[in-house]
Amino acid sequence: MGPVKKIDISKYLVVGPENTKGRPVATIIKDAVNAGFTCIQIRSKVASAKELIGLTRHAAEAIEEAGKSQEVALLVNDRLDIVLAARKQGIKVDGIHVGQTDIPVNVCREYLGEDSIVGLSARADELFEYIKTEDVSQLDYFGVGPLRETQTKPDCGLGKDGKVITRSLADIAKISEISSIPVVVGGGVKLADIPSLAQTGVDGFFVVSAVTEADNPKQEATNLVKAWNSYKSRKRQLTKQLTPPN
Ligand code: TZP
Ligand code: MG
Repeated sequence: MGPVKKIDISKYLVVGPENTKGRPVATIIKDAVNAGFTCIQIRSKVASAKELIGLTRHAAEAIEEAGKSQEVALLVNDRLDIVLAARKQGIKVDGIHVGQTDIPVNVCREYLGEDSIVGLSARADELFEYIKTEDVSQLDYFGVGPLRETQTKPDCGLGKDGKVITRSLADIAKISEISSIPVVVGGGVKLADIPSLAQTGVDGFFVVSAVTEADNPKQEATNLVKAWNSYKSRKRQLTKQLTPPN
């Protein structure tokens, strides 16, 4: 089985063992996928290579058991070596997400091939100019954030002056308008943010703690999915209502 072709980053979970309050990563992933999350990223700054390959295997199995291997994308954060090693073991991994100081996008593309997904965290400073001018020919989507400062990744949005730059909803609307590739927004995103985030026109949201630290991850994932989808379907209905009859 090859990688998923179409990428749906609208409901995107990032997770590693340091985020789950001791619960198995695979269980949280299973809950999120069954609740309707469309993209899963394995991200750990503490796991060994061996553990990361194991986590990736369990994630792929959880997605497969949910019958969603062809619709839910599985990505690994930063570690091109893990993606390659996992694939070598027959694990279905769809791609990688890298940051500005990680392995260059063109190297990821070269090793993973055209069909794989390569996502990049957008730069924090002078973001509008960057989004407008960056060569995105090798890229599938931008990760943008944070909406607000987050303990999960305290350095997210760190500008040159050492201060965290958060993104307003107006910024996010503008970024999604000027970007030629899909944009997913995260960093401090909670359920209450979903309606206003969806209204910016952005392509998706990503969360860690909203799901991974919830008392009931499945319920919280379901709430997030419903909130996002209900806005999207309302928008479509509204578009229809506004179309004048022939
Ligand atoms: N990348 C940018 S912010 C972030 C990552 C992985 C963490 C977001 O975590 P949370 O718990 O959803 O604020
Ligand atoms: Mg990184």
